[in-house]
Parts: sequence; C-alpha cells; structure tokens
Amino acid sequence: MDKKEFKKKFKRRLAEKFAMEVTDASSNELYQTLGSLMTSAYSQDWRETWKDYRENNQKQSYYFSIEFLPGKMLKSNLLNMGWLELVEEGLDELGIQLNDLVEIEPDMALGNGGLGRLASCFMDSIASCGLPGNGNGIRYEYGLFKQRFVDNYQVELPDEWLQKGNLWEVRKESKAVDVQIGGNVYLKPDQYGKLSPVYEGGSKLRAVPYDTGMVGYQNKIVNTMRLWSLEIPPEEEDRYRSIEARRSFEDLTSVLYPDDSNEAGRKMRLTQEYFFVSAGVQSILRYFKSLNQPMDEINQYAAIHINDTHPAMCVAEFMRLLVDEEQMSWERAWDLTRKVMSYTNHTIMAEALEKWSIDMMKNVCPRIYQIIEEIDRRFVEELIGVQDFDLIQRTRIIQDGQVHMAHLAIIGSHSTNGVAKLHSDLLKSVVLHDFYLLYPDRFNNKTNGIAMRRWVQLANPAMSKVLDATIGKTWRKNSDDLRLLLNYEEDDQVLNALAEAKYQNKRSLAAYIKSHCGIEVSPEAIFDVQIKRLHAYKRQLLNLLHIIKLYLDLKENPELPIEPRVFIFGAKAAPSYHYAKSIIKVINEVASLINADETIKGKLKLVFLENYNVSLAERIIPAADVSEQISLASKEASGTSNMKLMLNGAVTIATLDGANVEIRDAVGDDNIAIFGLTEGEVYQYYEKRNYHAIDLYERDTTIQKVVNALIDGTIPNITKEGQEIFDSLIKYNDEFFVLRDFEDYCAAQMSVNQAYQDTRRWRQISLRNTANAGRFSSDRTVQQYADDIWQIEPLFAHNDN
Ligand code: DL6
Repeated sequence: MDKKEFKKKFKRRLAEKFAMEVTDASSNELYQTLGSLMTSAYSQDWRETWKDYRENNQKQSYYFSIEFLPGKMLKSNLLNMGWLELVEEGLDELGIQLNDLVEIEPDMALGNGGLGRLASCFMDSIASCGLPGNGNGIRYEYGLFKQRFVDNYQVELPDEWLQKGNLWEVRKESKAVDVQIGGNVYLKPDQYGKLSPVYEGGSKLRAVPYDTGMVGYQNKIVNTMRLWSLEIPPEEEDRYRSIEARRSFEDLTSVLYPDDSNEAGRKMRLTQEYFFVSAGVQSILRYFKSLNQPMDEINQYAAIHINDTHPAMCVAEFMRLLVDEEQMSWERAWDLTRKVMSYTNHTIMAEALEKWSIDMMKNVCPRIYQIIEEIDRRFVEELIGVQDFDLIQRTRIIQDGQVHMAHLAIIGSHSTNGVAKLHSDLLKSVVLHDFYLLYPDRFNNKTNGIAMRRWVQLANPAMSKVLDATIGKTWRKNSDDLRLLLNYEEDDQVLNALAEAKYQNKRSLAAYIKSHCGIEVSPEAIFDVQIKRLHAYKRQLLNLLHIIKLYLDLKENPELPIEPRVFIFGAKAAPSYHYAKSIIKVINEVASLINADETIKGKLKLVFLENYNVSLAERIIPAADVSEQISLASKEASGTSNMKLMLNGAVTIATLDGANVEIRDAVGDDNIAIFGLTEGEVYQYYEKRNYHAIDLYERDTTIQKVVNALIDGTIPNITKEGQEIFDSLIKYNDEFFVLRDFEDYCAAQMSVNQAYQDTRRWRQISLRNTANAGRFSSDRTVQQYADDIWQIEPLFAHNDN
C-alpha cells in the first residue's frame, strides 16, 4: 500500500464507519478508523498463519501467564506491519497527527511489572521470529490501578481500560469452554472397576476467549494472545438473578491480583488461576483433537509454558483431562505431561513462591487437589528408599497443610529455568537446591531480553535515525549489528549526533515533567533514573539516602563541585504494601523540600513521576543518563529496565545482581559503575549472622546524619513514615543491607559524577552501552526457549513474499 492508497482507504473507512469526513471527526473516531483499517489488513495474515500451523501440523508453544503488560499497541503494530512511516506521513497530509491518536489508546496494563512486561516482549519476539507460539492469560476488566499522589501519598484509582472498547481484541464465542469450580468430587468405579470422578454441586463458569493478534515484525506472521473472560453460562442464569450474586460472580476476573491480605482475596486469586489454566488447557486439547492425531503424541504438537508459579495447576489440569476425559493410564499421562510442561522461576523471594492451603484448594478445585495429592503420593513412593528421607520431605508438593506450587511445577515438567545467569545459579545452589539434586538435567538458564523494536525504534526515533545513518539499518532486524557502532567510538561526529539525540529526548522529558509536576528541570543536568516496582529489596531507599546526603552536603556548601542532577523515580507500590507506600511518601516529601530550596541553586532536583507504566517508560528511558540498578545482590532475579536503559545509552550504576552481572560482562568494568556486596558476601552475612546495622550507624557520622534526617524534622510531614523507615534500618537491622552498601554506593555515585564531567569520555561510555546491548534482545531469548525447551520451529510456509 502506498501513501495515496492509504489516504483513500482511510477516508473511505471513516465514511463507512462514522459517516464523517476528517475535519468533523474526533481523535477517538480517527483512532478507531485507523485501528479498524489495521486489523482488517492483518486479519488475513492472522488467518493464514493459523491455517499454515494447522496444515503443517506445526508444534506450538502456549505461554501461560497471569500477567501481560503490552502497553499501547497502535504504533508497535504499525511498525511491525511496515506501515509506520507511511501512515504517519499520510495522516499528516490529512491534517492529523499520529501522536494525537496514540494518546487515545489506553495503556493495556494487565500486569504489575517485570513479569508481565517480559511476557509481552516475548509475544512480540515470538511472532517476529516467525515462531508458532501463543499467549494465554486473563482479560481483567480493570488493569493495574492508576497511581495518583494526594498529599504526597500514593492513592489507587481504578483503571477502566475497557471503557471505550478494545480495538485489537476479537471475542471468540465459538471457542468458549466451561470451567468447574467448587462442589464435591468423589471417585466411583465403573463396570470395569476403573475409578471416575463424580461431581456434586459447585458451579460452572463460562470462559470466553478474547483473541488479540500478535503481529510479527514485517514477516506476515500473526500469532495469538488469548485472554479469557468470565461469563455466566445460560443454564446457570437462575443462580445469578440477584444483583449481588451477579456482581460477586463477575468480580472473579475483574481485578488483577486481588488483595491477598485476606481470605476472600486469596480465594479469588486461586479461582482466577484455575479459571485461566483450565480454560487454556481445555482449548489446547480441543484444538489438538481436531487434528485427528493420536493423543499419545500430543507432546509433538504442544508445549505449555508455566510462567512463574501462578499457572502451575496446568500440570494437574492436563493430567485431569488425559486421565478423566481421555481415559489414558496415569503413567502414560504423566509421561506426556512432563514432556509438554516447562516452568520459569522469576523470583527467589520466599514470599513470592506461592503456597495454597489444602482447604482452600479443596474448596476451589477439588478434583485438581485430588490429582495433586496423587502426584505427591507417587513422588514420595518413587523416591522412598532411593533418596534421603529429609530431602523427600522438603521437596514433596504437599507439606504442612499447604500445596507448594513451585514444587508442582518442577516435578511435573521437563525444564526449570531462571532468568539470568546468577539467578539460575542461585536456584541450583540455594533456592531449589534439593530439586537440583533430584533433577540436575532439568535446570537451565534463559537470560531475559527486551523487545528492541519497542524500546529503540518506537521509543527513541531520534537515536534510531543516528544509528541508521551511522551503521545502516540492519540493526533493526538483527540487534547484534548494534556492535558496528563500536567502530565509531572515536568519531566525534557520531558521538555528538548521539548526544544530540539524547539531549532532544531530555528536553521532551523536561517538558513533560514541567507540565505534569510543575517542576522545572534543566536538560543540561544528569538525568538519573530508577524505574521499577517499589519494593524494599530494590532499594529505592538507598537512592533516597544518597539524595538526602547530597542535599545536606549542598546545604553546608552550596559551591560543592557536583554536576547538576535530576533524580527521577517511577514506581507503583502494591496497595497493601505499607512500607513501600511509606517510602513513596518520604521520597515525595524530600522532593517537595529540595525542589523548593533555592539555596542549592538548582544543583539537585527530585521528581517522582506519577503512574509509572509502559508508556511513561517509553518517555523516560530514552532521556536517561544514569540507570539505577541497586537491588541487594542475590535478590533481583534479572531486571529488564537495566537492559532498556543500557540500550538507550544510559550508564548503569549497579550491584552485581540479576542481569547486571551480564551487562557488566558485556560492557566491561570501565563502562559501568559497580558497587556493593556481592551475592556471596550477602550469604556469608546470613550464615554468620554478623550484620549489625546499628554498629554502622553508631560508627559512621555520615550515615548518622543522613538517617537522622528521617526523624529529626529536617524533612517535613513524615513523622510516622520517617520513624517507620528509621526503625526498619536501625531497630530491625536493615534487612536489605542498605547501610552496609551506603558508603560504596556514594563512592560509585561520585565516580559517575566525575565521568560525566569529561564529556567526550561520557559519550564514549554511552555509545559502548548501546553497542553492547544487542545480546539482550528478547528475540535471542525466545529463540533459546524455542530451541532448548519448547522444541518449536519457525514457519516459513507463507513467508516468501
Ligand atoms: O523475569 C522477569 C522479571 C525479572 O526481571 C525481575 O527481576 C523479577 O523480579 C520479576 N519477578 C516477578 C515475580 N513475582 N514476584 N515477586 O515479577 O520477573
């Protein structure tokens, strides 16, 4: 399609859809028109992709994830369709700005952070690599809450992202399935003595899929992200006549991560998990059966991926369908289940490794509980006398009245992977060590990656242009070609062009900050960025204490020779995570104090941007000079903002945690500022129990001064929160070693300050970061999953034009 044709089609579609001309239409109507043109254009490829998979009996992977965080899809679909420039120019000629239409689109946020964003990067990469892989999740009616600051506190507002409809999804009524929840189940022998389940009571939920096309990068492949929505089956209508009954039913999939601080919230969460697991697995089996292949060979057609423990019930649901519905023997079904399933662990934080009480599981999905009990019984039976008794006790699925979901996922699959080298090593040596002893061959690493297309081509057009002009355009398809940039590290023209692109991005972020927060920041200053969920282990507190130190130093000596710095935070705290919310309050109060203080001559600014989400990340990341990756070593599984920021030329200040280690290996010690305890040192402290934060506080006057500022009135309006944070450090012994790493962190910050003062050197470091980021493409990651875990192959059948 050329520009002329696009304009003609656009005007015709607007007339058909809204009986309007361009000049009469609102941005929303124009957005709807463009979206409808796009979906009808790629639907043909979507259908063809499906047909080809089916006709070639292609093995497909199904990525089960309770979170997906795609963000806005208008521009990324345009880019992947190869339409971006043409549409931008065509619309411009019609007097329409594409960016005005982008503003209309809600930021689809069906996830909290890294886990969901990774799933969406994978969706993009799987399609872009031409791999047959699909997503499977929940179509929450409300996305992650909208964060507002009121009185400097976080307040959560509902995110009604579906209010104006969703352009990209298609409701597929014909593909609905029913999911049985609750009731009783008992096993009854049939005439041959085989036991079959008999269900009594409970309720049936209708799961209706909404499919969204996942458009590959200019390759005509369109895969599917299938999100399940809950409806009342017609035969159950009578039960839900009252408004309350209907509402409590519909509430089941309305919110992401219902509050798990109470029993009702937890039950809802477990119901959500079983709902999407059962619906997804049933639909995979139904599709497989339509291929008329022997059930015994299903592992050659389907790979089911358990993304974190939330979908771990896939193991039991798959067994249920094979044994109860397909009448397969337990042994054969178990063999197939393990061949089909694989699992990724995304955290080593004990509290995030899910466990469900037996009672609750019996209550929500009684048959699944029976099957898990049987898996557990056989696991113990098989190992008893072969393995150490204590090891069996520690690894079994059911322990102390609870069902351990990670154990189920590991025992019931053929592959368990971590998401960065260090994390995978820690899984083997510490967190899942017992399982590693049992199944050494199942453990592997798949370092995370990011969708380069979104995080450079879309987010940073200014830098993309410089890259095109310098190293040609091949990097757009093959991110390893970014390395060609290394040939230009002595080329002042290139260094200046990259710096100019960064400066433009900083100017536009500064304008955003001005209009959204009313804070004036200078694009000449260092933009120092920490963007991620708010969590104690990620140590936003360490960053804050250093800011307080700089502020106090500047108060003492306003002439202090430091480069002007703007510290930028973006983070949401889970609504029930009190401590994290206190940190937000204190950061905001410190910001109010610093930003209003003219005596420090604008050398320091602090900005906490409200409502951090994918779209905001796309604004912040291209403008960052410094990337804060300062979690306590051993706690961050991988991190992915570290990769996005590095790719966009930010210089990382980091602990040796998660994927930071691999970033350090990629750029070399001279191009990153590493500080702090190593993971080995952290474990030593745990072993010897010899960390005493109070000693550091009493010994070190700088620490004392900074920490005291939390409680001595230096920072107004934080009486409660300041005390709470002070206590977490001093009274409760600083769980995440913030004070232990403080001095080293300040030294690393100082080295960054010095490096920035040497402009040319800084620009070279920045160039090296971009040049070495290619390996962190999620195209590489999904290809590794495809080769090593899922054993799926790309489809080239209709990819020849
Ligand atoms: O693997 C994606 C992402 C990692 O980059 C982060 O390091 C990790 O914290 C995150 N994990 C989760 C799991 N839930 N919890 N807690 O979000 O996964």
